Parts: sequence; C-alpha cells; structure tokens
Amino acid sequence: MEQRFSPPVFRGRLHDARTATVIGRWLGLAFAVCFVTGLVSHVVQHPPSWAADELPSRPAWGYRLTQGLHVASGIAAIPLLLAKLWTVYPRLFAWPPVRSLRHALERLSVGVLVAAAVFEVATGLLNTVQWYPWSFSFVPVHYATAWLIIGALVLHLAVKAPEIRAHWTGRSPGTLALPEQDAVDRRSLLAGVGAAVGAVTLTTVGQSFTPLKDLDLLAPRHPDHGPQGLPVNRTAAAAGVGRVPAERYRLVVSGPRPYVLTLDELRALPQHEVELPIACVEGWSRSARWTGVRIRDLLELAGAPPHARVRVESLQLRGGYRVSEMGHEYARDPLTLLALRLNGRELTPDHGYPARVIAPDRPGVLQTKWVGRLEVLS
Ligand SMILES: Nc1nc2c(c(=O)[nH]1)N[C@H]1C(S)=C(S)[C@@H](COP(=O)(O)O)O[C@H]1N2
Ligand SMILES: [Mo]
Repeated sequence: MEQRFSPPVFRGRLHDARTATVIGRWLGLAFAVCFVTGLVSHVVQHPPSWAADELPSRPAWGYRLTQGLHVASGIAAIPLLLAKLWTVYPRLFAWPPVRSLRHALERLSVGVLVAAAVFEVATGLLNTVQWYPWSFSFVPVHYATAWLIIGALVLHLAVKAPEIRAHWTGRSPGTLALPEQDAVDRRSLLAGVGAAVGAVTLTTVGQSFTPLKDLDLLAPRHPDHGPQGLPVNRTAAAAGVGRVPAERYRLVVSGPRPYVLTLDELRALPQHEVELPIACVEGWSRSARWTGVRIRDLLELAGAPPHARVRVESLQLRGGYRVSEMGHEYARDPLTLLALRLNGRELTPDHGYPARVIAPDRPGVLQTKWVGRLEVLS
C-alpha cells in the first residue's frame, strides 16, 4: 500500500488565532515604538542636508528618551516575538503547503517578516553589547531591515484584517464557542509573557532610566561605572590618542577670522556649567555636570555668520566617530559646550581630555572627544 504523508498534529489549544492576535497586538506596538524611535535616531545621526539646520536642540533630554525607548522596546519585543512564533508555528506544517498563488504569496510574506524580525532583534541586541560577529556594517543593515519589517508587517496586517476584525468584534464562530478552559490557559500564557517582558525590561532599562539603575543587572553598561562616574565607550588608548600633552595642545578654529588657542587661552575664556546627558545609541545614558566654553562664543570669535554650521574634528586619526557636524540650532544653543571639565574635575583622557563636545538632545556618537579643530561651514 502507498504510504501517505501525514502532517504533525498540534493539540495545544493556544495555537489559535485569538492568542496570536492578542500577542501580535503587543508585538506590533513594540515594533511601532521601535521603528519610530529608530527613524528619529537615524535622521539625527544622518540628517539629509535640508534637515540638518532644522533639527531641534531641545528638549535637552529628547534623544535620551527616544533612544532609551528604542532599545527598551526592542528588548521587550524579544519575548513577545518568541511567544508569537510559538503560537503560530504549527502553521509552518500546514498541508498542503501551497493552496493557491495568493496563499503562496501570503506564506512568502510571513517568511520574510519572521526572518527579518528575528534578524533585527538578534543583531540589535548584540549591538547593545557592542559585539559584531559578522562582516557587514551594522547601521545600514539594521536600518534597511527595519523598512523590510514594516513593509511585510503592513502586508501581513492587510491579509489578516478580516480575521483580526472578526476576533475583536466577536463575530467569528470560533471565538464565541471558546471553552472556558481555553480562556484560563490563555490568561496564564499571557501572564507569563507579560512577566517575561517585565523582567527583561526592569533588569535593563536602568541603563538609561537612571532611577531604576539599581535593578540594571542584565544591561551591558551600568550608568555609574566608568572613570569620573560616567561610562566610556572608546578609551583614549583604543582610539590611539593617549594623553595629549597640555603644552602641545592647540584648538584650531577656521572661519572668516581663523584663530588658534592654547589650552591656557581656552581656560581663560568665559566658562559655563551645564547638566547634560551622554545618550549612547547602544542604549546607556547618564547625566553629568560639564564645564567649558560655549561653542557659539568660539564661533563668534571666528566671525561666523549667525546661521553657521560647524564641523568638529578629533585628534583621533582613525575611526568612525572622529568627525561630527552640528546644525546651527545646536551650534548656537547656550548649552552646547566645548567641555574641559566633568563633574568638577578636568576631563580624564578617556572622556576626551583636553576638550570634548557636549550638546543637548544629541546622540553620544556625535559628542566628539579630543577635539582639535572646529570648522565654520556656511
Ligand atoms: N573622537 C571620538 N569621540 C567619541 C567617540 C569616539 O570613538 N571617538 N565615541 C562616541 C560615543 S559612541 C559615545 S556614546 C560618546 C560617549 O562615550 P564616552 O563615555 O566614551 O565619552 O563619545 C563619543 N565621542
Ligand atoms: Mo555611543
């Protein structure tokens, strides 16, 4: 007799559309927050030229909030995604695998969505610990995959719209006929998923939301750990800068009236103190007290026009973050400093001695350390 293929049977009653819809709603919310805050981060770091001067420098804590939410919603999405995949994985074994062209396209789009979502949260998580076991460049790939996910997600929601609507309006026969037993089990499953989301969030969110820093057990950075009470991403040794000899340091400012300052001359200019966070794109954030010279005073000395942009160059010779640019909203903000001191003491080499940029509402990668040159752009 001919052997017929029999697909596996799944008896779990929570592999149903209703459970998938409930978890999907929370996962969709996490992805939406992650996507929007990710777009904000992308635009702030790589502004199209028409937007560079429109980017606001206030509220000072803006980037800290959006990037904190980005990393927190991405981490929360991991247990949600696993739970969602668990509820729907029996469909992987649907038989026959393809019923029509429409069915084939639908399965293809779900395949793209699942692969892209798993890839995105996994690589995003590894990026928060700065571990790059791959050869591609993280940021462009992370950004492109985000669009892939959103496209596939919109398609997926459109395909599933009738089912989603039926389940929420209670008009689906399956919903009305639910045995009480299922409702109890479903509540337990959802409580477990909620507890997992709560646990990963509470043990990591303190890396940027410092009132919860004592619960920060799993995040790669603790906001208190580092020289002068502030974390460090790239040390002076790693950047190949080391300790810059004070007597040999020069700040070169180019513009309509170019000039050069020694460190003593820089210290003799009016000093201002500001309280601003470093908000790293990888998710940690920490506020500190910075003292130094206002960038706008330095630009005025160079005869810069009021709407000038500025290019900041580090003494670091290689590496992605040795140069940054700031639009005029940042450049003219009184909180934007070329900082010489941190929490009341001279900067240590790891924090950018002798001088670093600190500006409000700005990602850490743009807070250039070991500044050697400011260039007025018009
Ligand atoms: N020249 C230079 N500046 C730099 C970096 C760098 O690698 N080189 N790292 C940036 C990053 S990623 C962050 S988050 C901030 C804060 O890092 P810190 O605590 O090491 O100063 O510094 C920024 N400034
Ligand atoms: Mo960073």
